[in-house]
Amino acid sequence: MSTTTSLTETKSKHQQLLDKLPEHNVDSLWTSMHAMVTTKPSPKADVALWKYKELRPLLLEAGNAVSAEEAERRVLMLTNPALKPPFTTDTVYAGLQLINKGEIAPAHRHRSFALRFIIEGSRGFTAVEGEKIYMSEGDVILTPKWKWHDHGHEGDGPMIWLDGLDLPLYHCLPTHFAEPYSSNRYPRSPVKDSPLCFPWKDMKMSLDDTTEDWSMQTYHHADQEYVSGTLGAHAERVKAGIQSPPRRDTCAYIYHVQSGSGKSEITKANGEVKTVVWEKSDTFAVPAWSLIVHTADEISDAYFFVLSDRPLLENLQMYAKDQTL
Ligand code: GTQ
Repeated sequence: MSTTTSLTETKSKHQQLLDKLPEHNVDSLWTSMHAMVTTKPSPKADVALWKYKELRPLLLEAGNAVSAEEAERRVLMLTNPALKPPFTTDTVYAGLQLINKGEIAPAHRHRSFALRFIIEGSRGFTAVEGEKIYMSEGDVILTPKWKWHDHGHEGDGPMIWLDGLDLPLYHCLPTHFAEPYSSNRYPRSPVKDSPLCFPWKDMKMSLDDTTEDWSMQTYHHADQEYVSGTLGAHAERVKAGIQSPPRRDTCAYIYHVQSGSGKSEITKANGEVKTVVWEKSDTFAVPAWSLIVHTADEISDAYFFVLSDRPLLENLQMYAKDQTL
């Protein structure tokens, strides 16, 4: 027997076996082992940028096409180009929500955790389980899981914010429940200093309270380390004309530019390098295990509001950072 014949026979014996497996609901690990058990994190999400200049007109158009009440939540979801909604990254979702004067985004509650970062407008409000919280630019407002919440707007002009939710998790953990309230509004009264609201001026003050070129501060809810057990939020400042120190960890990040302009060099886990050029109110996604370096333009310091899966990863003991940097 020639070598060629024996190879063909071996191959076909192998193929014959593989062909028989699906009807028994089994698969060969040996043909997919390397793709499945990787030597480093292999997020499915790609680096992606959403320009506010492009999305704002579309959001305003949505404001004419559908009412907030009809829509329940009038949101443009930021969909990662490598994935489908609700994946902005593999683990964190973000969307741009619009509410116009006098509109109601009706009360509901869900097991997912949500927070908002206010991009523009004032006299809009989120009511959380009886607390009516007015929102201004730069504020972060939490709606912890299973709390009744609705949104409204008593000011002029559009009220637009970035929503952050842990929605992608419910694709592998099917534990999500949602419920509409029996009427549009849950009974509420206005509150001044809610522990669910974090004004930008306080965050900015603590970011500026350093001589370092780059600083970061985490948002904490009450006496907890993070704002929730799944979704985390922090803010960063990069001094004008300066590069942030290179960082890489297992978190997925969604960066939102609070102010300033510049660029970020993002080296993905697979070695591919992407450069994102950003300005005020842009948002960009950074997949897990990317090397991140931001450079702020010379004209002013840059400030970011950032969503991440850091609490989730820590709770699951899956957080790791590149110690070689
Ligand atoms: O405001 O409750 O962007 O339930 C997606 C799902 C916002 C909200 C979103 C939601 C909400």
